[in-house]
Amino acid sequence: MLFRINVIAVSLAALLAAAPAIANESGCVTKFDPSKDYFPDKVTTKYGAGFEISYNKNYKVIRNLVSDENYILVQCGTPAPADHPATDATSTQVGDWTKVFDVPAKKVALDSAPASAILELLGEQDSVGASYRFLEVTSPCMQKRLDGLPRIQQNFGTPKTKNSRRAILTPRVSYDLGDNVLDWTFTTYGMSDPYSVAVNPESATDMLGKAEWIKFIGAFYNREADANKLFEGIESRYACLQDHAKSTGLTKQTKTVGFARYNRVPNGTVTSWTVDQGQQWFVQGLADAGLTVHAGDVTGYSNVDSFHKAIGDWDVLIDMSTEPLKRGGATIPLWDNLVDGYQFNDNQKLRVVADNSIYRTDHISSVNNATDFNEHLQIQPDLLLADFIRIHAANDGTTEAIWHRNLPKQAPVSWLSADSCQNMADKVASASSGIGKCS
Ligand SMILES: *[C@@H]1O[C@H](CO)[C@@H](O)[C@H](O)[C@H]1NC(C)=O
Ligand SMILES: *[C@@H]1O[C@H](CO)[C@@H](O)[C@H](O)[C@H]1NC(C)=O
Ligand SMILES: CC(=O)N[C@H]1CO[C@H](CO)[C@@H](O)[C@@H]1O
Repeated sequence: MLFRINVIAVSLAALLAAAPAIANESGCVTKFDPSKDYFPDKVTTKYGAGFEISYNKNYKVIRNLVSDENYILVQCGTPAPADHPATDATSTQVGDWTKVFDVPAKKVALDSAPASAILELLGEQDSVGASYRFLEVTSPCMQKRLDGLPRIQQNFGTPKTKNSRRAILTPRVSYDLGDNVLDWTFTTYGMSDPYSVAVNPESATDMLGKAEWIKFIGAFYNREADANKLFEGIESRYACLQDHAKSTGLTKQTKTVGFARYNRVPNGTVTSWTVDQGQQWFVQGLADAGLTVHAGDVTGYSNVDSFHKAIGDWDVLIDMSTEPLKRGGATIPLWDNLVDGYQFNDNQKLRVVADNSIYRTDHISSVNNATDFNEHLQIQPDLLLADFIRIHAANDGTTEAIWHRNLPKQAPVSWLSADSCQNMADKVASASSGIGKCS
């Protein structure tokens, strides 16, 4: 159960390793031929991923629509195109940077949890040569790898505007790669530096668009063929699970899901309750499992009875609360925290409590409080749909979901540490969504 996600990664990597040689360049070209197509294997996007890619003979052009950046990926050993100049490293321009890199990647720095998950799916984890000092991942084997590597810093700077007491704030954040020989950093935000690459599956509008970021990273490694194979596997499992939800009648008997949180301040007092909205892809995934998201704007309640009334017709509650720590930081709530925070008691007859249908997406978390919500969940929408189907099909709450921890049933958090990194070969056979024939 706990290792199902890693198992998938292992099995796919094993399958890929056995595939026949594919037409791509795995190293640098020594004799440039301007008439040759250096990228016979190509990827395209079709699901609202948040990036676009196009191919020229010896370079690729990627536009990240989320971070507002352009990446020109030049086949190593061939000339960079003159018509896509890199933005000057000292530029104070905000957004629309153009960054030029040689591919395939050799050594990269990591500051992105979904990029970490994708590198493992592609079997490229050995290319990670450093990580940002505050990056935490859930994957035990990546935790182990990062433990032995340099941690890099960020530099913050605010260019001064002359003759003005109120400087125009153009914050510059860049990674300090130090003496490490690294190609770039996989990160989350568009940054004003020449060597950061934003990876944004969390901003895809569509469930399958999230998985298309496997193609994005694949392009930086000339691994398009393998990225396409991984994506097609996810796409066909997703379609299979959609059919399963239809054929078993789940999409006909819809249930209502709502997102909520209690707001506790560090002195321990709960000051209010909030009904939240789900992200677009989350709502779509729920709909594919026959689950309807509670309609309405984000609403705050200062009276707990009004809050209980608002969630009265929900069948499933997804909890977004955090438990603040007195000296800063936060920890993951357990059932006792929720009972206290939401002031649940037996007299309320709330359906979500009676049906044991309260979940959090932190079932898989690292000992350092990273949750897999930010990592594998962002790029494996097929398995996420399997979670939603399990949640819908359960009459009395399920503890079988991969990422959704059942609170009323007090399902434990799977706390992962580097010590859990082990050979998964014997577990490969069990790699599947575990639902119907969708494996
Ligand atoms: C805790 O903080 C809240 C909000 O800041 C305040 O209203 C309340 O009086 C505080 N309670 C205690 C016991 O200090
Ligand atoms: C993570 O949670 C633990 C307690 O479970 C807490 O001691 C620690 O401060 C938390 N870390 C952060 C960064 O919030
Ligand atoms: C011809 C060629 O370089 N093929 C390579 C394509 O990529 C795979 C996976 O990285 C390599 O194993 C092949 O050798």
